[in-house]
Amino acid sequence: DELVQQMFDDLYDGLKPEIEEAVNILLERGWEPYDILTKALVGGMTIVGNDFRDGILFVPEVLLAANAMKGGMAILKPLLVETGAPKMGKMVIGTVKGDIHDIGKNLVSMMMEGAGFEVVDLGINNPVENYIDTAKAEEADIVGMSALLTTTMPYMKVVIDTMIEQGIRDDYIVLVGGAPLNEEFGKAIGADAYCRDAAVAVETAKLLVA
Ligand code: B1M
Repeated sequence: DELVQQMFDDLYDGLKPEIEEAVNILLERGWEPYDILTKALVGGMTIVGNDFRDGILFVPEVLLAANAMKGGMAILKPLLVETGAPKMGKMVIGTVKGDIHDIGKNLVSMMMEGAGFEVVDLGINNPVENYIDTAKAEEADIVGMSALLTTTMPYMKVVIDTMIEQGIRDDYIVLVGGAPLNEEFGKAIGADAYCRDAAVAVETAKLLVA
């Protein structure tokens, strides 16, 4: 699709208004919001991520790309978060301490809300207390953690270990996700499940809450 190719370029160049316009055009053409999200926005961000890794793009450019992506996500959010779905349960989610990546977490939040879960979003850079205090106060069913850095993903174990120390580990379903994680890591730190993407997070949450 020509417009999707154009969106890849515009996301790469951090052009938020262009991305917003293109999202609206795809919607008018009858695209499903989820397809726009995964095929156009996440697809474009993958290209940005590769060039970031390879030293072709730098933090300021990637920030602009992230900002453009968020503009597109904001349009899709109300469409993905349909109201009236029966409430499935409540999830507290946040990016772990030391980590400020939030696009993936925001996507998971959106999809969970769309599936009928209530979501309390803690934002980024969360110390263990944020997860535990909020999970208790909100009487959450699920604690979700996101990490995008190999240096911050071990912090997920700190949160789970603290839950064990406090004798509350089994009161919650603990789901973890983020690009550097895998199934094995999820098992090793004692999470209930590792979720490869937002769709898997929704499926897993539905399965484990039931
Ligand atoms: Co950063 N960054 N970054 N970055 N960044 C990565 C992660 C990196 C892989 C890039 C690279 O080198 N290829 C690399 C990490 C290397 C490593 O640890 N091995 C990296 C680095 C090094 C850094 C800095 C250290 C760079 C620097 O300063 N020198 C720095 C760290 C800042 C910090 O956190 N302390 C940094 C900064 C940034 C920006 C601020 C510029 C920006 C973030 C903006 C923002 O989020 N608001 C940024 C971005 C955008 C990226 C990349 C390019 C894209 C991440 C993203 O949004 N992907 C990323 C490259 C990459 O991942 N390929 C990179 C799209 C998103 C939809 O996918 O987040 O994977 P993702 O989420 C998915 C799944 O993982 C899963 O579902 C989501 C949807 O399907 N999921 C969950 C995620 N969380 C979940 C939680 C769940 C369940 C599923 O809970 C239940």
